[in-house]
Amino acid sequence: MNESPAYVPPAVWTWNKESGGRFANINRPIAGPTHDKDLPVGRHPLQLYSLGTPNGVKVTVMLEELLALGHAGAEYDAWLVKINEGDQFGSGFVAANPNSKIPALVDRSGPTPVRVFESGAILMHLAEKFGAFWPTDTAARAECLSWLFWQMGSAPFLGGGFGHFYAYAPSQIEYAIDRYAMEVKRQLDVLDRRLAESPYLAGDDYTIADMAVWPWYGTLVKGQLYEAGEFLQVQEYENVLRWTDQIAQRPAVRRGRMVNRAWGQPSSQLHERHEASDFETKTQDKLMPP
Ligand SMILES: N[C@@H](CCC(=O)N[C@@H](CS)C(=O)NCC(=O)O)C(=O)O
Repeated sequence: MNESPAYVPPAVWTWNKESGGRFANINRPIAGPTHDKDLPVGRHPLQLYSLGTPNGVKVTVMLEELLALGHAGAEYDAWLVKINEGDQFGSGFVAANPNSKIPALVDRSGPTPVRVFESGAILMHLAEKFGAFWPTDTAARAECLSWLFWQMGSAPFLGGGFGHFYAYAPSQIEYAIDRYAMEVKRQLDVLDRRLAESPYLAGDDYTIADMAVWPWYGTLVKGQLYEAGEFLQVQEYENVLRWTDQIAQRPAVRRGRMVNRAWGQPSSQLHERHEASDFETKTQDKLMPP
């Protein structure tokens, strides 16, 4: 084992030093705003404040899917929230999401703006509002919700557990990496067995459950998350790979992945999305040619 010398916790934990590791600068033990800043508001019914991480992509994929189905009421403005710079602690953002995490949605289609935070709640709000991407049949609806909430409970072990200790922590702790690698491989096996018996997570149809799970586990199984493909031997999960590739081909998914993305190929980054035509004219390669 390669842990650092034994740490004996004091009687009372105090916040007296930076914890180290990536993102340490935005971690703090208190909630609430750090500064006054209103959120911008565009002209569409739905205002999204987000970033193109897996949690953000769930929602932009859903919105693009709804628009592809012809739901004009799903038109949206997507604003970029730079979490590395602390935008999530601005007063306007905290009013939209007291938990200070992307994504946050403000639905302005009615007389009073409605805030929705937590990606799963946003997906359900949109599915219910438009009557799309979740089954009407009771048994299939239950299956859809089960996998949706499976994602909400499981992904923190992947991101906050495995990803943190494998890729972001200031030192690599064998115990922590072992614990979370085991859990993530177990989760991949859960998905693989389900997708061996069913084309999509909830059954025959693509639903918000797939939209929630795909950005995390689809990216992982393609070796694109935490550079952990070889370590976790992701190629073993053949059914997850089949499902991942199938979803990746959907035009709405291709568009949704680009929205609020602020890294990678400039042509894949659409920092803000206000019109459908922005995909053709406002990607970073067009805004900032070399
Ligand atoms: N359970 C939340 C998780 C959201 C979340 O963790 N968002 C991250 C980015 S992927 C974030 O905003 N982090 C900023 C912070 O922790 O200060 C959801 O599903 O919406």
